[in-house]
Amino acid sequence: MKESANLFGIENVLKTLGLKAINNGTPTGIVNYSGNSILESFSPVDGQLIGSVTITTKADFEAVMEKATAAFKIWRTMPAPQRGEVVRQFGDKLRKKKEALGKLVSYEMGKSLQEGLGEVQEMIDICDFAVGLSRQLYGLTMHSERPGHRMYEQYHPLGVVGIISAFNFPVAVWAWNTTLAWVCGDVCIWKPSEKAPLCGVACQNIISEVLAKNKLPEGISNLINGDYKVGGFMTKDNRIPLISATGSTRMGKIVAQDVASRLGKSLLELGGNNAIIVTPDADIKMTVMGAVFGAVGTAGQRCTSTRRLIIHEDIYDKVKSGIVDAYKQLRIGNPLDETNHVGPLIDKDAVNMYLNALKQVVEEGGTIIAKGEVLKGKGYESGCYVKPAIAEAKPDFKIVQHETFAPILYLIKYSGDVENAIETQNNVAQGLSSAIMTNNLQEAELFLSVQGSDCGIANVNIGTSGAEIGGAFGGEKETGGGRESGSDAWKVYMRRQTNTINYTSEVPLAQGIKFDL
Ligand code: UN1
Repeated sequence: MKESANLFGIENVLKTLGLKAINNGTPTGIVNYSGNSILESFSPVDGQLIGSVTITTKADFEAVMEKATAAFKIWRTMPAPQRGEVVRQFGDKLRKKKEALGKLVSYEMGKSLQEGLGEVQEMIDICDFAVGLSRQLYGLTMHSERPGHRMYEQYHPLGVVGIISAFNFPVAVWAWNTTLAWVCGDVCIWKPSEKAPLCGVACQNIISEVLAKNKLPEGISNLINGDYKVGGFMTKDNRIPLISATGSTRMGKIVAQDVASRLGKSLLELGGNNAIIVTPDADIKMTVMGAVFGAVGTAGQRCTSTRRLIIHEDIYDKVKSGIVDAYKQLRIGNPLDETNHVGPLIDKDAVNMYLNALKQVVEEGGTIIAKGEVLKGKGYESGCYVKPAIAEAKPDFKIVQHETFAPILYLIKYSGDVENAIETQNNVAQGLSSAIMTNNLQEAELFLSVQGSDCGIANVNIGTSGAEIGGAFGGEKETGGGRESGSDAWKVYMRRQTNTINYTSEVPLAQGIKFDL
């Protein structure tokens, strides 16, 4: 193992999380299914091979499916508050392993340690939420129109839920889905991103311990590994009533078609092209803070990352110089070193997409005002470290309309009323997150009104990223329309049943229909 990783105790991290230690770069073969093909996980931090997993074959998948289906029969009959108790124990274990798991997230996908720890905190928070929820899976009762009849609705679990998650939130997004699905009585099969498979194994190890301690079947939580082909086992399988998928719009369209063609349900959380509107009444300091974290946090690889700043012409120069100055303070380097703000991109493909986007924005007539480049030299050997860039652009540039998963921020000038800025902000294919920076109540309320932002998330005086778990998370248009995490997002993991009970000895029909024999 390279010095850089050892320096931050990665060997101990792997041990704590039950991942076999690396032996001279030999694949560790952590998940032992029958397949011979392996998936290797290289850290973008130092380019080092961390470990590998076996790719799930169709035969392995069948075995997993069998285990999951059998586990569901047991799990569904356990009272929801008891399922909540299992999730509570999972949350407790996460608290103990927060440091180790946070470090693994940081090392395997490259986000700063602070954000890695924050991601595990998000898991802990959703566990707490799910525990409470396990006593609140409420249905409504209705007044029947017929005498001596009672009507109510209740929620039952769906069965086996398939979860496909992305590399950028390799543990939290799974937890949003799985903990809610578990308290609802579902069992889950998870395919983590092929770019962060070890985070998946670590989480599976933690929940497996909890299940074993409670003498519950391990099929309540299942892990499969591989790329989209392995995901396809799930999306095409009509034994899986719900697929929750997070990732690109391109991927989401394929998943949606597969699932719809068998009339399954899908919950999609796809691309964003998130903007912050900065009006003349904005607090500039707050704007700079919110925009810089939004644009460079997770190296611009959150689906909620700030990609566009739509700034009023009267304050444009002030905001621009504030942001450019802030970018000069950014320290880019090993994300495990807490003095750094920005870690690497996930891989070289991501670096190429970043470079292409910078080229394209210039070709379309944009001006680069904070130069982007791939960093070279000591500490940057993985080739995945890039400088966050800023370009002045027009909102209708093709590249500005496109989600590039990299730290590139486009500055767009608007004039006139806030309505113009709102129109620009909405005029993209995606609809995940949005924000307005203003101390003007009328502007803020208009932004939140029906004439305002068309996104699933609309914030005032905070950035576009960093949502709390308590709210429903997701977006409109090409973002896919799904809602995960808080509020009443749990309902998607259950099937609703309406029950009418007649406690008389008559059989009256609804709508007063007479049918006398
Ligand atoms: C994602 O990028 O897929 O709101 C999820 C946020 C995080 C979750 C992002 N809580 O930025």
